[in-house]
Amino acid sequence: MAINYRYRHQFGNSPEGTSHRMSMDTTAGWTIESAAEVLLTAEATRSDRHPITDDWPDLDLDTAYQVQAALLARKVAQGERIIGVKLGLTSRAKQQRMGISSPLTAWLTDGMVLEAGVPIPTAELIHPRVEPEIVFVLGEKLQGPGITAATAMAAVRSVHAGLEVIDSRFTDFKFTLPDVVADNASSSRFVIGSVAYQPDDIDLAQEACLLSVDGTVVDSATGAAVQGHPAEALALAANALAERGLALEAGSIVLTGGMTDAVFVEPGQQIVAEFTHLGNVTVVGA
Ligand code: OOG
Ligand code: MG
Repeated sequence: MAINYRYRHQFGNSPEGTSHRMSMDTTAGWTIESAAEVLLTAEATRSDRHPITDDWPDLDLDTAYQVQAALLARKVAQGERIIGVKLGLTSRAKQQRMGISSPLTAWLTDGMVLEAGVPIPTAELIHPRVEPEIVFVLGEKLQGPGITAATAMAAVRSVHAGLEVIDSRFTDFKFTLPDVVADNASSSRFVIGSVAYQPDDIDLAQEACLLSVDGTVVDSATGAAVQGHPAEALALAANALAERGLALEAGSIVLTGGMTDAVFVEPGQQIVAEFTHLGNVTVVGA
């Protein structure tokens, strides 16, 4: 799959860049930069922690998105490339499990790509969980505001099945909305299925998925679980990013959000998402 990578400019001096942050002193010495650092350290050392909002109760959503941007800027500085966007908490199943009713956006990097057949490196992760998602690859740039599901779908080049591996840096996946935004929406890894559909050739609201663990079906959903239609989630992402002066670049991969609750993956387990048209996606815990 040919993907364009054109996000680098967004993490320099752009609206969410690092240059304006140093003056933002916060509760008990917390800053945007220190929060980003704490989360990256938790990821690198595989150690979960209590929510940042326990120590920094004033952390609001705007500031949390700045923490997220600072965290991504550090990943980019370490050589990762931004390759797309993920939505989180777009289905009722996810919202109910996490106790948060508001969708959010976060970023995908090339370091998160799990090639087909490569096991999930569970020993490098804290408490990985897997969730099935409908994935878009954009043929054109998509910039809000005012994007509708129809205009969003017109920018889509191909539709795929996917499995996302999430790995919250917070103990027991317990967090508030600003915490999970700051944590880049628990992002860890993702795998995209090899079947590609043109957007006009598939009814994504009706597209069904069976999620199984070691051959036992544990959950199921259709695309309608994601904001009524995954294109609504894509439009939501474009419009939300526009509020922060950002756009979805051509070539972006967009994970539209878990259709079902996520399942924990243990070493040796096999998790399969079986879609009606988009094929099967399989991951195995290493
Ligand atoms: C937050 C990440 C949510 C999704 O698809 O809803 C997400 C979490 O559940 O830890 O990736
Ligand atoms: Mg997800």
